[in-house]
Amino acid sequence: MRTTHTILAAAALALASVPSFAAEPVPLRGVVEGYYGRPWGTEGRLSLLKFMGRLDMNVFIYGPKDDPYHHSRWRDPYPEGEMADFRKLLVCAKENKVTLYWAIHLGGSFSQGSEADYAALFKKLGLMYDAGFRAFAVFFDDFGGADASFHSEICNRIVREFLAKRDGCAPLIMCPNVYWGSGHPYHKTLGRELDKSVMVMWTGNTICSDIRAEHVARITEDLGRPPFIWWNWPVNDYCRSSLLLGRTYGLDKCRFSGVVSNPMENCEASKIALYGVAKWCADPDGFDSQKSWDESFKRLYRDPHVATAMRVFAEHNSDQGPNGHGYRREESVSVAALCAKARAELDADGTLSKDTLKDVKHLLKEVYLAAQILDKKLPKERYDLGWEIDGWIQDEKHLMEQGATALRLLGAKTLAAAAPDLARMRKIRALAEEDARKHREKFADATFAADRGHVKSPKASSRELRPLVEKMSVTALKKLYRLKTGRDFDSSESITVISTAKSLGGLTAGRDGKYAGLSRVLEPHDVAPGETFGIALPKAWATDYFHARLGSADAVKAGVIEVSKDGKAWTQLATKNGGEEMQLKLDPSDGWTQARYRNASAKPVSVKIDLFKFDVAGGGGPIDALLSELK
Ligand code: LOG
Repeated sequence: MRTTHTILAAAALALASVPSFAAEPVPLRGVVEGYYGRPWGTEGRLSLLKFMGRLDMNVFIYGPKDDPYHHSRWRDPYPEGEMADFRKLLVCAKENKVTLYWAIHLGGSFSQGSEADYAALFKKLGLMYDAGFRAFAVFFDDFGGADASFHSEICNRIVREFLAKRDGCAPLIMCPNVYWGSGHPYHKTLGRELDKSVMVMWTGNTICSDIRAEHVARITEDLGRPPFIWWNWPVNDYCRSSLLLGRTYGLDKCRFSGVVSNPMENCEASKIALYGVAKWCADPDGFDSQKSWDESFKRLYRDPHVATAMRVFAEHNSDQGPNGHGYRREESVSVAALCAKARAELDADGTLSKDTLKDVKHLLKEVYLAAQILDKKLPKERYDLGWEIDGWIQDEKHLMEQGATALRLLGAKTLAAAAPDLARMRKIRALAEEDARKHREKFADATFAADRGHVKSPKASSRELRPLVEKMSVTALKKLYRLKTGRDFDSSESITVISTAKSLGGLTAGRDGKYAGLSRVLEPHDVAPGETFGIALPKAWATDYFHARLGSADAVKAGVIEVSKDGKAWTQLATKNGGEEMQLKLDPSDGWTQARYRNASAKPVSVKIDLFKFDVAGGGGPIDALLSELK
C-alpha cells in the first residue's frame, strides 16, 4: 500500500502535476526567520529549536533581514561572539533533529560574471561550513533585479563548486526574486536552468496569502518542481502594531518540497501559530484547525489561568488590521455578531438596548480580566512572552477601560453627571499614549539601527473591539458636545492616500503618535515619469516636519518632494538629504497638510516606501478633539 503510494507520488512529482491532497507529512517543515525587524537573538532561537523538536518540525532557516552579515555585509565574516552563538544553535538543532540552514542574501550586491564575488561567496560559505553548518540557502527577495539566468547560475555554481565538494551537505534552498505568483518568465527560466536538486521558495499567489491548490499547480509547472512554501504568516513586519495569535488555516493540501512559516519578531508569541503549522505539516489530512489552536494554549502554558487568559487574549488579537498586502485574518469571531449589533444600535439612535449593553459590558470585563491576569502572571524579563507582548496587554486594558467609561458616558444625561467619566477617559488615553511611548522606546533599543524608525505603537484588537470602543466613545462624546454647544461635531477626519502611480495600488496610511504617513512598503515598485504618490492630512492638523526614505539614491535623484495646502497648488521644497533620506522642516503656521513624491525624471524609477511621513504638531483623532472641546 505504502510502496504503491510512494511510487505514485514520485510519478506525480515527475509529471509536475499536483494532486490536491497530501497523505503524508510535509517532508521539510519548520520556520524561516526571514522577516524585517528585531532578529530573535540566540535565546529566542534556542527556545524555538526545542519547541520545534517537541513538535517534530525539522528545518529552521536562518535569514533575518536585519542581520547585516546575512544581507548587506554578506562578504564580511561574523564577529567571534556571533560564531559562538551559531555553534550553540547547531548543537541544539542536532539534539532536536532540526536541520539548521544558514541563508545568505545576495540580492543587489553580487555582480554578474565577477569571479571576485564568487570567491567572496565561497569564502563566506566556507566559514559557515567550518562552524558546522551543512545546510545553506540563498535569498534574492526584495533586493536586486529579476534575472533568473543569473540567479540560476549562482545557485548551480554553489551546488557544483561548493556543496558537491564537501561532505554531508543538504540540498540547496533558494528564495527567488519573484517569489510569488506564477506564469512569470522568471519562474519558467528557473524551471529550465536551475539544477533540479535546488528547492525553490514561494509565498503563494501573492506575497502574503493563503496557499491554494490551483496556484500551487501552476507554479509547480513553471518551476518543474513542487514549491517550497515560505508562508508569510504569522509575520507582522508589515503590520507591526498587531499581534497575530489566531488559529492556523488557509493551507491547501498539495505536494510541497517543504513548508516553513515566517513568524513575528515576537518569538514566544509566534509559538501559537507555529504549533498549528507543525500539526498541519505532520498530518494535513487529520488536521483540525480549531482543536489544535485550543490545544496549543494548554501545551504552551503550564499555569491553567494563563492558558485560559491567553486564549481569550489571542481570540481578540489575530488580525493584521488594514494593510498594503490586503491579507487579513479572522478575529473576535465569537463576538462579531454582538459588535455588529451594538454598532447598528449606536448608528440608529445613539444608544444601546438593555440586552446589548449587558452583553458588551460582560465582553469588556472578560477581555480586561484576561489582560489583567497576563499582566500579573507573565514574567517580563527580556525575551519572555511577557516582555514581548506587554505593550499589547497594557493597550488592551486601556481599551477595555475606555469602553467601560464610554458605556457610562452613553448613559449620562447631563454634563455635570458626565464630568468624572470625561476626566477618567482623558486619563486612560494619556496612560495609553504613555505606555505606547514606553513600548516604542523599549523596542527601538532592542533593534538594529536600520530598523529603529519602524517600531510601532501596539494596537490591540483592531478588528472588532477597538472599532466598537471607538464608536461608543465618539457617540457618547458627540451627544455631550451637542448638550454643551447645541451643535453637531464634524468628525470626518482621516488621512487619505493620494497616488497616480499605477504600481502602487494598495497603499495605506495612518497616524501613530506624532507621525502621520504612508505605511511602509517592503518591496520595490516602479514609478513612471510624472507619476506621484503621497498623503493628505485633515486640514486642521498642523505639521512641522516631513521625512521620506525611498530605498535608493536613484529615487532621491529622480524625484522631488512637493507639499500643498489644498491638493491643487504644489510647491517644491528644497530637501535636506541626510544620506538617502529626504527631509524638510516645515513651519506649522504655513498649513502644509499634503505631501507627495513626483518622479521628475524621464525614466521609471524604482522606489521602496520605507518612510513617508509628516510630524504632526497638533490636532488628532475625533475622540481627543472632543475630549478637549468638552473641558
Ligand atoms: C519578504 C520577507 C517579509 C515578508 C512579509 C519574502 C520572501 N520576503 O515583501 O522578508 O517578512 O515579505 O512582509 C517580504 O516574503 N517581502
